[in-house]
Amino acid sequence: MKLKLLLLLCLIPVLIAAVYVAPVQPPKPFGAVPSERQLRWHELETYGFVHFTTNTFTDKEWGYGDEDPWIFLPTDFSADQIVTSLKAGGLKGVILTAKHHDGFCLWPTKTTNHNISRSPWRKGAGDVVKEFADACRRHGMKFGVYLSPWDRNNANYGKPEYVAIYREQLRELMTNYGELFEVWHDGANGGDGFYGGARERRKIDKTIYYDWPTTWNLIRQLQPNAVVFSDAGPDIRWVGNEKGIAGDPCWTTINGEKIYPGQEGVEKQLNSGDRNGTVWRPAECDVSIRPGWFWHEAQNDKVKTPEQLKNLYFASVGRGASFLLNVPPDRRGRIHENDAKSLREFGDWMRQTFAVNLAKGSKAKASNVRGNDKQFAAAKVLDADRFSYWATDDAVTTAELELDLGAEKTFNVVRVRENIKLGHRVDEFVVDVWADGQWKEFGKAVGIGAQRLLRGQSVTTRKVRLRITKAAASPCISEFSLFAEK
Ligand code: FUL
Repeated sequence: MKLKLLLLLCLIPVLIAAVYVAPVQPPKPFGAVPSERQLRWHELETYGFVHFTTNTFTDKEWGYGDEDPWIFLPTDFSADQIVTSLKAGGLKGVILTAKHHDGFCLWPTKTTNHNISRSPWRKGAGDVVKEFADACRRHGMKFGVYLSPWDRNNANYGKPEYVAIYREQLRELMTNYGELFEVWHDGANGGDGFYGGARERRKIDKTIYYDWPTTWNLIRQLQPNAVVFSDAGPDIRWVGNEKGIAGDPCWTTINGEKIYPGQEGVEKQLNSGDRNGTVWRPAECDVSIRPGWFWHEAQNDKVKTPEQLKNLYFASVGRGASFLLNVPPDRRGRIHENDAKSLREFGDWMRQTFAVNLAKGSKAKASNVRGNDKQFAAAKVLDADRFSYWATDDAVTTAELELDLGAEKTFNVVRVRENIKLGHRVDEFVVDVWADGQWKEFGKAVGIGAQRLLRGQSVTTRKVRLRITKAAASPCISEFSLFAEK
């Protein structure tokens, strides 16, 4: 009897183990991963740039710094018209040039007289930054600022005093205008300028003069949610050109520790990133809707067409970067009709194209599912959650996922996303469609990251397949969607 009891007691742990199945663990992150701030930014994808200052009235791209504030006089300024025109273009935020290289401040700063209060506009009581910030809030748009580090007006430029002034200007912008989503530091430093009347060439050492880490700390204190852009980051990097085109591939990761704002010769590296880069630093593709960054009468008929904007969207957002589209107001202080029309058509195309995911409701199956666990099932690529995902076992780095669409569907755009919280895992993938009794290649690409768009010929099919052909770690795919361009 005693022996039986002992045996039974010994069996208890075995019985418990049989009933209790240990949960399947999620894969470990691979390489560099995004911060919370960067994760939020990744969801924006498209936002606008607004270049507006005395240049708008002098027909220049770079003011020398000796412009009379009196010339800044928009005749019919409307921040609402500007912001709603950008919103119609599908842009989700606005970054305003609060001060360009000429040094003219669009807000009544206490740091210099060279500001909006010296202009006759709104009888010297105007504040363009405030009007933009308020309009953005009214229309559900995010607001950010560009503050040129190079200041061709300031007498102190080149001395340590100017860096303190620059920080004070940032402090004003960061404390008086509500939440900022992005702070933009231009790398351009051209040399010559007015500099309080000196009219000379001033050279600074870009590696040390601005002491960027101190400035970035200040931004973290005052605007902890804002992402900081410069050629080198720390949050968002320049894409290496002003054409709006990311590298193919454009790795989000980069060996960026040594790159500094304004550095020359790193454009190619910034454009494509580094596959095994040590930091997560997504690229931002800045480009103007016109040849210039500022409005010029002579460029009214050179506005990019909706077709050109669509191509840029695929070359930026489609490669995991963001699309920062500049749309400069004219001398009225409004977006010109030609720009507004192009924007509206582009925005309509974007809204209509991505409104319907044709893969929704399909049946998904995969060649391997991590631990055969439902939480990593193939169907996870079909929901709208960027962080639910299909995953394979650790040892499996090539795999297939097939969708049965239930009926024939016609599409020409495929969107694939990784769960980027787990890093850039996939190196290469192919999308096939079932046609005439066999699989045919629709398209392929190197790298996925936050987003990869494949745009091809329109196809009609009932079955599509995603093949991960090379990965550095088990794939973690959060989305596989199909769209038809409208
Ligand atoms: C450049 C500047 O020099 C241009 O004027 C413009 O502001 C562009 C976005 O950045 O570096």
